[in-house]
Amino acid sequence: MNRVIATLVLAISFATAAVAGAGVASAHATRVATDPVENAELTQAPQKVIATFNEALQSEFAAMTVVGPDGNLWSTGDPRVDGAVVSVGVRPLGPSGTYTVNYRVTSADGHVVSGSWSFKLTVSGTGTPGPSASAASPSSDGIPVWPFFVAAGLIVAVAAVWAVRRQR
Ligand SMILES: [Cu+2]
Repeated sequence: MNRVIATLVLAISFATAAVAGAGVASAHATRVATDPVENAELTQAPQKVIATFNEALQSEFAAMTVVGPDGNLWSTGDPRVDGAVVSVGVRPLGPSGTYTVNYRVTSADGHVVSGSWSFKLTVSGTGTPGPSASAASPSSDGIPVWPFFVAAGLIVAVAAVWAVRRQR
């Protein structure tokens, strides 16, 4: 019987954790604008790329890169967060083709939001690329939150089992 109770407690803990996780996740910052706009066709490199969100971001842990058609980094310097806006400097661009902006920022609620958009350079520039992007690009996934909820669920479950055992 205790085993049944323990299993039930475990199941309820996980379900609660899952619901709590989903509820919090819906409050993430959402990207509302970009510069250059998505799929823009440019004849000249922008000086920086900018993403604007619907709420202020935390200034720490922001990552933003621009990866060129050659697989190299064309962004330069550290990303800058100013309220709801994150930006990073861009080198004079090189080969024509698609440049992809990847970003990872932290919402006001502490959760990580990541994404990307692309624009096209239609005329080759004379810029020199940074290092290969494969090592430096931020991951497209945010830091997963679920292990924390699983851990919390496990702690609750273990405590419940222990309490049930003690009552015998
Ligand atoms: Cu959130």
